[in-house]
Amino acid sequence: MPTKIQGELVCPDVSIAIVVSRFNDLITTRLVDGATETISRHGGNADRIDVVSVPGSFEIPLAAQKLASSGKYAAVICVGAVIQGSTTHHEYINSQVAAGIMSVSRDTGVPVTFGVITCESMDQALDRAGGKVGNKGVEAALAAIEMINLLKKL
Ligand code: INI
Repeated sequence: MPTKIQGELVCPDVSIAIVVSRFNDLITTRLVDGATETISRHGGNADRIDVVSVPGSFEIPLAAQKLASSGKYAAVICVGAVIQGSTTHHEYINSQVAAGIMSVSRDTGVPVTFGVITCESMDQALDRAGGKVGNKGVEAALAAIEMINLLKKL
């Protein structure tokens, strides 16, 4: 029988940081709410959540790096919303944010999760911020909890 190893979805009493972009804050505040509520509902300590805001999604990786390397946080949850405009500006932001978040996680060994919505319209963003397609902040918080627990086992 293979040995199955996975992280539980029970949040230990640890400090967790959420990095949020203020750009499209109608969306991103909902993502923060989803993430914090998820941590609490899964047993985490809401008093140990720090919410750090940055101007736009492009700035998320740098703040995440500082937080993840501080040794204070068991995980860093990144939330933002990049909505396609009439230029290719969003493509540059998206590629850098996704790659930046991944390299922070790999470099520090701290789970840094990706709750950044990348979509074509405000309606699509609302759908993914607590609307009919769920909430990316919830997803990113669940991934953080699971990874915190998984890393302890590996
Ligand atoms: N930042 C976002 O988080 N979402 C966007 O949709 C967006 N658009 O479309 O421009 C955006 N731009 C700002 C960017 O993240 C930086 O803050 C800015 O370029 C300064 O570095």
